[in-house]
Amino acid sequence: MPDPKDFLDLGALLSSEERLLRDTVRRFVEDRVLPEVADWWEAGTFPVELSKEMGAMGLLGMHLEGYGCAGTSATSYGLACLELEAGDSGTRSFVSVQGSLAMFPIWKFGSEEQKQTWLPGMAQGDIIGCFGLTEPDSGSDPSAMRTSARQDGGDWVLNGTKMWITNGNVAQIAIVWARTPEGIRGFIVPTDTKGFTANLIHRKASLRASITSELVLEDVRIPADFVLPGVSGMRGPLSCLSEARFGILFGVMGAARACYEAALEYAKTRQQFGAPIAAFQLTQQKLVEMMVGVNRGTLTALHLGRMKDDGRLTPELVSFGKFDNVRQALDIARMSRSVLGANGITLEYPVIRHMTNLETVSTYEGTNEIHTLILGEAITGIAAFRAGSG
Ligand code: TGC
Ligand code: FAD
Repeated sequence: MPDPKDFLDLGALLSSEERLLRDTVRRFVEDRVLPEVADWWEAGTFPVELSKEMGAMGLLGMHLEGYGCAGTSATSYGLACLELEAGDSGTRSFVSVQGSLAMFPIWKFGSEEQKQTWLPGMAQGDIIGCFGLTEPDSGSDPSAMRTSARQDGGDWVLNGTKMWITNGNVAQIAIVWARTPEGIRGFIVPTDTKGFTANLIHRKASLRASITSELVLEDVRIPADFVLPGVSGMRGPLSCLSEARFGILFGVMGAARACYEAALEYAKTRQQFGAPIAAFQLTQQKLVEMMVGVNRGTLTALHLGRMKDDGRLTPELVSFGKFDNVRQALDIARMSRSVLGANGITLEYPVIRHMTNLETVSTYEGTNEIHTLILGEAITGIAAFRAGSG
């Protein structure tokens, strides 16, 4: 009989090294995240001390080569994201932002000196980074950003506001994307620079075990060599998004798996009308939909992981994975919540936490609609992002 927890035997598609990494991260999540995450979530906080623990495990910037990074395959990075998000989307977000959005731009577009200065400490988790692209008036269309950088003597001076920035209040550096006369450029901004303020965003009902901030830059003056020299234009920030979206398309299958397993366990023990609710056909249908969804989404993720390792993954394929796996995970979380009845709404079970977290995951890193339009353009050749353009 197939294993209900790995129906398609997808574990057999992994190398022994990948299985070891998966199991190590799974144990870390069981030991360090799951026992406390409901409290963090309720309190609306993320324990920053996890940063150094995850750094010591090699999880930060893990798929980057050199500068103290672990240099694993992309598939291994994806598997780590999957296990972290089986704990909580906030824990995976921390790793995504640090590795894919803060370290990756320095690694890819930074000078040798910038790499030497920042990456080893970031890989260790001693220096935390955040990524400032979104603004109050430009979310899905970051090319409309207003944040500006001008040269003054030997310095750059930045002004603007960034919104919804993960890790903003706990970061030592922010990668800030700003408009310059030569196009959009990326800047490494130490968060203790005069004129830089991070304001915590309160009252979130989703991704609560994660720090989210507004960044305000008022005449923030940084030296000339704090600009990332290797890129100008939207290709810079969008390349970082491709890296983070890749982690998400794996990650959400961890949240989905946790929801499916919680529902399966619950349905076998909860009795109504003199029988376990798993004995009812309508419940079995939900459990089967969940199981098939987890297997299908994980298979998609593994396929895209292998393509990335072969150098064949394009941004459109990443959008396929982000689009389909996130909506699949949300459907699974909602089905699981219904199987748990009233217990489905308490933090005693992981399901409502995952379900509300996934609302954020479906919005950030390109909304479901934006990925639909990216895929639409890929198959029709017609861009339909702007009113009247499609
Ligand atoms: P467009 O004209 O299409 O392209 C401009 C240049 O960029 C290149 N490019 C990409 N390169 C790498 N990866 C990608 N995914 C790329 N997409 C485009 C493109 O080839 C071109 O290069 P070049 O050299 O010819 O100049 O750009 P556009 O401005 O029209 O953008 C189109 C659109 C709508 C798809 C893009 O703006 C978009 O993806 N919008 C969604 C915004 C978004 O996802 N924001 C995320 C913010 S960060 C975040 O949410 C972090 S959550 C973190 C967490 O907690 O996990
Ligand atoms: P909008 O762009 O205003 O979209 C609103 C609605 O309109 C959506 O349904 C959208 O799909 C739809 N829409 C927009 N344009 C179109 C179109 N052309 N066609 C059809 N529908 C359209 N950003 C960062 O830079 N760094 C971070 O670390 C970060 N972390 C985040 C953490 C959290 C918890 C959250 C919630 C967000 C975070 N973000 C971050 C911001 C995130 O990337 C944006 O919220 C996202 O890109 C969407 O932008 P918006 O919220 O302004 O929505």
